[in-house]
This record gives sequence, structure tokens and C-alpha cells, in this order.
Amino acid sequence: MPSVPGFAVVGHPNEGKSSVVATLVENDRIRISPRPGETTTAKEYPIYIDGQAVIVFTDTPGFQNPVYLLGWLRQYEGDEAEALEHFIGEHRHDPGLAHECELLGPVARGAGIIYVLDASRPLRRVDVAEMEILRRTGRPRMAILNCKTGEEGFLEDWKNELRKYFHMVRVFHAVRATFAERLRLLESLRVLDQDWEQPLDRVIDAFVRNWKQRNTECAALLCGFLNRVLAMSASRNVKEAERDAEVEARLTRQLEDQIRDEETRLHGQVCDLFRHDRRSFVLPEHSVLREDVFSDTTWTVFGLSKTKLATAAAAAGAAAGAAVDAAALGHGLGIFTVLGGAVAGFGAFFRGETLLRTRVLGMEMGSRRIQVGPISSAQWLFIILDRFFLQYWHVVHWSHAMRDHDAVPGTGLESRAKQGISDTWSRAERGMCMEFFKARTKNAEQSNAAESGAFAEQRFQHFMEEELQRIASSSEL
Ligand SMILES: Nc1nc2c(ncn2[C@@H]2O[C@H](COP(=O)(O)OP(=O)(O)OP(=O)(O)O)[C@@H](O)[C@H]2O)c(=O)[nH]1
Ligand SMILES: [Mg+2]
Repeated sequence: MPSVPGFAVVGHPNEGKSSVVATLVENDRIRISPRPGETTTAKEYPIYIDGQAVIVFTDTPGFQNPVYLLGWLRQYEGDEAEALEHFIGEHRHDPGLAHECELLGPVARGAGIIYVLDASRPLRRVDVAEMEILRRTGRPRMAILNCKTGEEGFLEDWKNELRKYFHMVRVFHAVRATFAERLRLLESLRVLDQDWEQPLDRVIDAFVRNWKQRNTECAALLCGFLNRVLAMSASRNVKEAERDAEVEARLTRQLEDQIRDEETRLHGQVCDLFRHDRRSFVLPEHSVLREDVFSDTTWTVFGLSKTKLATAAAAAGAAAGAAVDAAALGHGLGIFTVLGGAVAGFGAFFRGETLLRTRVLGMEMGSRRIQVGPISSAQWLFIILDRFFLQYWHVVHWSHAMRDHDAVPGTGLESRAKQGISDTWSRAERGMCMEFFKARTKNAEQSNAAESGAFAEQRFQHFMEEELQRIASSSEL
């Protein structure tokens, strides 16, 4: 038996073999098509962890002529252990059996078998021939029921039949499998053969560590992004012929563009971390994430209710032993602080709400300087977080077998009217975020500001990691 466990993914054409492999090895490039016969040669896809191949899945073409192959096996009188090799040797140049030769190759070399079938259709005679062939190989084997259309009426019939031929039967939706489901599949493979227990334990352990590592990196990316964005501002001197409000509007647009770019970059980095090709990952057509980050809809759908925002501030204030700055709540405020005395004309952020925090910083010789930013509304933090979580949820639930959302009924739905995850947090959790916000947006004069800021960030980042872990394993938002 090879030292690295290997599994040949076999089955009838077009039942989802390549989809299962793509999901398991996280490869968006594997060819998947509604046209039967897409895969024509066997191809190995190892999973590497720390540069080492730890498990190999082989995608194979679908059976072409299982009835002939079964007949041949029944009549074969040689050494059973060499039957597959003999079949391949004898039929290597027969185009009518090319697929059989390809799919039997890895099995003859010692691979276990994963038989994929679409259980949303009834059982046929040809399926029984395929199952009997696989049983005769004597290899450790598992059947995967992949209900392509979502129809599950035949599931029990399939299970009853498959149990006669396979050591294990599992339902696994190739295009909807979460990380937890992938892990469970690997755990089942582990018990297929005792010799694979140890290597698969290592694979599972490495999988779990790797996933945790990705979430840690994800939370770190988020914190880096927030640190940058919460410190951003735009400023310039007002020329004589200019009106303050115009300058302010221009600076605001400039700042918004910078934040948009930063957020797009962050969301792209999440895609990269989970090994998705940014070009192949698409948000559902009606996702609220397609809304501009500064739109009214975004403001309405995400973030906290006024009461929750106020209690979060109170929680943060209590924890920090400091008074709560009501101006940071975001209620009745714009997003940015404006320094420089320009108020008129700018007030219309979010349904007529006006900026309250306006101060004149000082005048340069003969001209005023206007600065827009940094972000002064804590509500904004929760909105940005909610958008991030939604992006993360879509990324981790975007199977590597998915080629577009429309092909998969029910996936990609953002099921709650109110999509703010932050709205579901406890008062203390929201308070923790508020503390981070305060630490990042205030240049507190206290001598221990940097230290307490670092502590607030650490706690915040840790909380984010836990949230990401939780969101990854929930099938609904
Ligand atoms: N809705 C849905 N479609 C699926 C699922 N699994 C596979 N498909 C679709 O079924 C078609 C065939 O999938 P493949 O993974 O290419 O099937 P295959 O068994 O590798 O096919 P061949 O290589 O032609 O033998 C593709 O259009 C997939 O998108 C599923 O779980 N749900
Ligand atoms: Mg295929």
C-alpha cells in the first residue's frame, strides 16, 4: 500500500466526480461541465501541507462499458490480485474501453475507491454492474451520494443497495460542502482501512490546523485593514474662490474612494486565503454586498440598532473605566469627522443626518485648511464588520466545485432580512469592539494609551477569530 493514502474518485459519467475532487482539494481549475465525458484521463490531485503531499485524490473518467468489464472479470481465471492489471494490459488500445483502463489504473496501483453517484435519480441496471466491479476489486471503498438536483426521494433505496457493495455510504453535496463536512468525509475515509488510520489522522490534524491558521490570518488582515482605515483622512487648503462645502465634498469623495479600494482589497485577500481564484468567485446576483459600502441600503441592512449601539458604548465605557463619548455612537452623525469649520452643505450623509463634530483646527496664513476624516462613527465599524463577515461567509461556502451560483439552487441566499451579525452579539462582545474602535480613533493623551490600545486590539482580534470559526461552520447566516 502506498505511504501517502490515495483515492480514485470513480463513477458513471456526469455524476459529479470532478466536482467532489475540486471541493476536496480546493481547486477551482478542475474542469467541470454539464456535458458527460468531460474528464477523459485520470489525473492525480495531491493535497500538500507544509510542502508535503499528504493525500492524493485521482479524478477519473466515467465508466464507458461497465457491462463488458464485469463480464470480463467474471470470466477471468488468473490471479485475482492481478485482474485489473491484466484487463488494462489487454484493453489498453481499445478506444471503447479507454475510460475503464484510465479509472482502473490508480485502483490497480493500490488506491482506495470513492464511488460518486447522483442519488437524485433512480437506480439502474448499469449502476449495479459498476458497483459489482468495484466490489470485486477488493479495495477499501466508499460511496458518495451527491444529489445534484436536490431531489432526495430515492436516497433510501440507494443507501440500501449501496450498503451491499461498499464499506461506507455517505451523503456529500459536492457543491455545498462546508469545511466541517469535508472534514467528516476525511474522517470516514480514515476508518475504511486500518493501515490508513495514522496517515489520515495526520491529514485531519493538518487540515484543522490549516483552517485555524487561515482564520487567524483572516482576522489579522481585518485588523490591519481597520487600523489603516480608521486612521485615514484627506485634507487640503481652501482656495480663495472655493466654497468650503465643495472642498469638503471633494475630500469626502476622495476618502470614500480610498476606503472602497481598501475594502475591495481586503475582500479579495479573503478569497486568496481560501484558495479561490478571484475571477471565479462571484457573489450572488442579489447580494447586499453588491451595494456600495456608502449606500443607504448598506447602512440600513448592516450595523446595530441605536439601542444596541448605545449599550455597546456603555459596555466599553464601563470596561475602560472611562466616560462614553456620545459623539462616537454614530447616531445623528456622519461617518467622518470634519475639521476646519465646513458644515454647511455637507450635512446630507445618510438621510439628512448632520455632522456634529466639527472643529476649527487652526488657520494657515490667509487660508483655511479642511480635513475630512478620520471616521468618527462607531456604527461604521459594525457595518464594515458585517460586510466582512458576509463576504467571508460567501467565500468559505463557495465550493471549489461551484462554477456559478445559478447552478446551485438554494446556495448563496442571504436568508435574513437584517444581515448584521454584529446585531446578534452580546452586550459585552459589542463593548469589546467599541473599545477597539475607541482605542484606534482616539489619540488619548493618557500615558498608557498605546498599551491599552494594543490590549483592546488583541482581544478584538481574538474575538474575530472565534466569530470566523463559528461562521465557517454554519450553513446559514
Ligand atoms: N446542482 C448540482 N450540480 C452538480 C452537483 N455536482 C455536480 N453537479 C453538476 O453536474 C455536472 C457534472 O459534474 P462533473 O463534476 O463534471 O461530473 P463528472 O462525474 O466529473 O463528469 P464526467 O467527467 O463527464 O464523467 C456539472 O454541470 C456540475 O456543475 C451538485 O451537487 N449539485
Ligand atoms: Mg469529470
